Amino acid sequence: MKIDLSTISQPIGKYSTAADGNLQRFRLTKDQVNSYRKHGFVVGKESLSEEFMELLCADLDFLISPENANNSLWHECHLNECDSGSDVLFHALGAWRISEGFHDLLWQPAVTIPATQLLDADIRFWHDQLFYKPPKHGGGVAWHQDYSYWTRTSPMSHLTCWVALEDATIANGCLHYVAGSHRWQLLPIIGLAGEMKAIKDALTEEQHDALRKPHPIELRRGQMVFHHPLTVHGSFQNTTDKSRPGAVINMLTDGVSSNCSEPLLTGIPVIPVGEPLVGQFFPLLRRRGDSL
Ligand SMILES: O=C(O)CCC(=O)C(=O)O
Repeated sequence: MKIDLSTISQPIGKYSTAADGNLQRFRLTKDQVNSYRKHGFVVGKESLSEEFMELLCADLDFLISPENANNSLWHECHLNECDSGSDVLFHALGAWRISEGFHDLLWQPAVTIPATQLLDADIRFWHDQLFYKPPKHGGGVAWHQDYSYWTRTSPMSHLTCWVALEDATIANGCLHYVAGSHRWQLLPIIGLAGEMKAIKDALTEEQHDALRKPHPIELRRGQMVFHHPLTVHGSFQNTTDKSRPGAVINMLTDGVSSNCSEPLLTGIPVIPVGEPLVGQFFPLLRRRGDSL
């Protein structure tokens, strides 16, 4: 696992397309798209195949191993100590550059076909993330909006896909969403590993009330959920004796540009302000008009 797989701007392996060639089945229904527009999140229609999950999970063990922590292909790799004391959260960006499985995950039709529908556009990769909560002392992720971390790219036309690498349950710290919060104002950055409710000072009373009634999203291994860049989400601790791994694919509409004279991700060249995100690190994943 030495070569930088970001040099390959297309799927590498045999699990990259639907084995039976039936791509229609990955399309979200009208009701699902409407539900996303109303609530700011939607669970995908199709899961990843068990063969593909086995490939991902075999690579996951290496990715999160201490010997891989200093791999220069990571844009970021943190073992966050959480506010709750002994809890920790592994969080890293760049798995697609290291693992063939995580590379090809970006082009899975279960991910890209719903993404073209929800963004109603040609879609590019922005970056990936791994969130791994170890057994018993897996830390939570504080309430946040993704776009608070992404204002260095604009306009806001982004989408997140969170993939369950094992069953995600309330007990092991599945994602929770605040329905309708994609219509809230942009909130400040508060730190993912900080106190769960650190965001509350930035909220109106009504928003604070909504935060008390979040929607837990329990998923089976291989299922995924999509959310809007302003949807407030977070997750609680993993209290079970199994880990809770999740892979995240962050995407954007083709044409979204840099707002920033620094590298957009650690270790990549600067994209000048006003220039679109294209090239090695931001491959095109799917065109809206691609045939099904
Ligand atoms: O995996 C988690 O618990 C948190 C994921 C998350 O915050 C995100 O996808 O933005």
